[in-house]
Amino acid sequence: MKYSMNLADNWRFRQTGEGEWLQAKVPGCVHTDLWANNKIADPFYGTNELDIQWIDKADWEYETIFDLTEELFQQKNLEMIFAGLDTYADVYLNGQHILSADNMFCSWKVDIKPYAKKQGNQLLVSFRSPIKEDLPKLEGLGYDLPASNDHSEDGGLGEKRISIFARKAPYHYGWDWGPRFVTSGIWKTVQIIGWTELQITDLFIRQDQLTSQTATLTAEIGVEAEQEWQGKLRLETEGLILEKAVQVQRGNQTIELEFTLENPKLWWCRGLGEPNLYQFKVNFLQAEESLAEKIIRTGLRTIRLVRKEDEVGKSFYFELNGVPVFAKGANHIPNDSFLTNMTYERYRHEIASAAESNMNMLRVWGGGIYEDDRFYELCDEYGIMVWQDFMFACSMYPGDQAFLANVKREAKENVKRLRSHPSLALWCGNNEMDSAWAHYIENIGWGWKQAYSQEIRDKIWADYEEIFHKILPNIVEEYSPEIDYWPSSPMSELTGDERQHSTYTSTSGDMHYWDVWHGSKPLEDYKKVVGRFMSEYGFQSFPELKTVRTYAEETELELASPVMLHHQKNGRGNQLIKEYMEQYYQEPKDFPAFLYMSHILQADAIKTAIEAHRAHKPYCMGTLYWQMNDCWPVASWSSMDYYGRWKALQYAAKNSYRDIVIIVEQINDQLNLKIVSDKLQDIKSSIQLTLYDFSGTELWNYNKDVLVKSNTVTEVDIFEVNKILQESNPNNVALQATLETVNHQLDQKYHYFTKTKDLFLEIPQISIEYPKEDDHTILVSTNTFAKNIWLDAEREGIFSDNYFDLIPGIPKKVTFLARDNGQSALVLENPGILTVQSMADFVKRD
Ligand code: BMA
Repeated sequence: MKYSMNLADNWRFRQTGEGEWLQAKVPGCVHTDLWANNKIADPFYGTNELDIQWIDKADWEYETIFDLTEELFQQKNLEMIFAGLDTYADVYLNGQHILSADNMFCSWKVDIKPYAKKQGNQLLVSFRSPIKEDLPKLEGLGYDLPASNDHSEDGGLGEKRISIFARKAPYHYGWDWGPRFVTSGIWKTVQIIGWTELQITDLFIRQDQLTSQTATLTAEIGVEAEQEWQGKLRLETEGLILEKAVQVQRGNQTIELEFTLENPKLWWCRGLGEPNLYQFKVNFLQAEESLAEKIIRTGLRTIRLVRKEDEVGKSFYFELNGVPVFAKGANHIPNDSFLTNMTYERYRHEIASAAESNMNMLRVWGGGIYEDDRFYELCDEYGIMVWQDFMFACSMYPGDQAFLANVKREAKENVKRLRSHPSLALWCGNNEMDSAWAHYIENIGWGWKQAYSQEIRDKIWADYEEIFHKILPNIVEEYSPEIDYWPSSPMSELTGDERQHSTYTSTSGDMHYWDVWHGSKPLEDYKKVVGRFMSEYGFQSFPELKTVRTYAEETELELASPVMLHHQKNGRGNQLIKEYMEQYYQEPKDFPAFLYMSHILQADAIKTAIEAHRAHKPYCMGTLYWQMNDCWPVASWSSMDYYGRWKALQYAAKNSYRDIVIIVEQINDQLNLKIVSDKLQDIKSSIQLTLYDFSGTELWNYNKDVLVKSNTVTEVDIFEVNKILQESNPNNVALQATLETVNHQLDQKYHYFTKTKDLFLEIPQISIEYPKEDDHTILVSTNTFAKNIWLDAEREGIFSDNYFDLIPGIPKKVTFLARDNGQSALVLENPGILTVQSMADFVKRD
């Protein structure tokens, strides 16, 4: 039997050796504990971030006193397991040093049998300042390593960027959307476990072969025994019980048990089928009494990254259970600067939002953390595939033996922890390091390599290759062989020559496209640069007013106020938003209007990109915009703000990621009508185009029956723009495209023949009705054309659609899903008081 207890209570903390002990939360961190004790103000508010940079230069200690239960104390083996220590920690039990930790991403298991007492155990965890710890390493190295997003100046360290030395979440040191809070603390659980005969240390269900008829599987069971042991091993899963006599040796070993499942229910991503899951239970039995048990939940599927030569280059797509999948989703960053503030409900809101937005993939980006188990469990349940980076981003890292050993330990542990999740689709070495360094082409990259002598350059690249071309792929091969490994995102090839680095003309590999935004290129350029797999591109916006007001006072509500500038971490960010806005939209009348307009701008930008990517299927087979979420309230590229509030972009993504979408593409005087389908069956449908003027009069009409072909692009028709417009003024018309089957609408789109800026928008009267009392339908109608109607609910939640355009005489039905803490993430409800506005309400009028 295994006995366990959680050490979650009676913790206190203080600056090491100084001052009063204060109450602490475990799991938690120094910043949040200081805040809870009113020793610092809300770190996210105003410019408070800058005032609390002293915290990371101090050492901190945490202490608790605990008793062991009689049962636990009697066990032959007693282990203390730290699921996560952030980061440089020494642990003492009853005055005895039992552990030194130096990697936030690892767990630590210590034998405490020799030091544990039944009562009054004193546990002390002492954290050394990550800053003081790592500054000498910079001295020792003798040269700086690039770390583009490390906000060392904000931390009072000048040019000394030391984030690369710590195996600690890179974004803690600041990012171009994140504050600098270099935390310390016990950030995951502390447990004591006791066992006497044997314990199961690991359970992995290896998928040897999988067809729709049979799954040939092997359970790999890690077991540790106190002494040689004989007994029975039992494995149970849906409709199957297997038993086998086993002999277990003293110490650690892996026992394998092969078995088959007939007619397995495969795991599918959202859009392609059900995300079926299986539970496997393993027991070691002595005379029918269980001595050790472990349960795991996983799914059965094959997934591979297909990189196959073709006429133009090499494909880059995921094949799930033999089906090529167009990946639709976003990049995920940690949801909080203070990770222990995360709750199950917040994780669920994010993943439910992804599924609700018709996504099938999230990329866990390399500047954050290997996510919490809850994140992956939710992705398994909601059918969201995970592109998993290792935690290295936008920097070059050291290559000394101690660092490499630490990386190995971290990689092995996290690969083993995450490999059982059916959502796991890819292991990727790092974010943007291959392209930033660009070893094989002198004049590309981020200008890093040019700062070094040839000798140091070669050394830095050799260190890079050691980790990303040797250590990590070897670990993936050994522990997670079913999943492919890709050394860096983006990358074009694995050739070890100039073809390796991704550029905007690459016809293989994945691509990060930033010429729109960082490169100030017009939004239309999203249509010009389409790679095989668009793993990053993005466009910023502000959060909505409610969110801005959590960090700024009424008087600070202007772009140039110190607080607003502080909550914009991309130096050129505000300027870029303004420049793009001037190009495409009328001037907003005030600050709230500016926030609204920034949402529309961002949504229109990313919609343009997504549709261009999807229209290039199967040349392009994936699109993940930057970025899904935020770690604090800030202006950023996110589609959902820190509080989980959907920006206009989240709704645009939902619409553009539908399994079947209409694409209306205007190239000069020609209009191309296409339909992109990710469905696996052909669908009979009809498409209708109607040109309306802004009073709702029909000016032109087109109808056609279309067979929407499965998993491809169907070209429907090509039109001359002037044949559609004829005499009408392009500033005063909207072209509505509707795709329907006999019984339901598949998609609806609006196309305009001019920039939004030039549309004649009158202030509409928008009315809201609740036609039936019980079904929560909201009916929105307008008396004149309304652009981007924003429904703002009193309650927290999302609408079925929002920021939509509306033609007079054609009311739109929407529903509201309230964010819920109960059984479901989102529940059909009444939105409470509704505020309804549209673009005409926000533009400046003379
Ligand atoms: C990409 C990301 C992040 C960054 C974003 C916006 O390159 O990988 O490093 O936050 O761009 O600049």
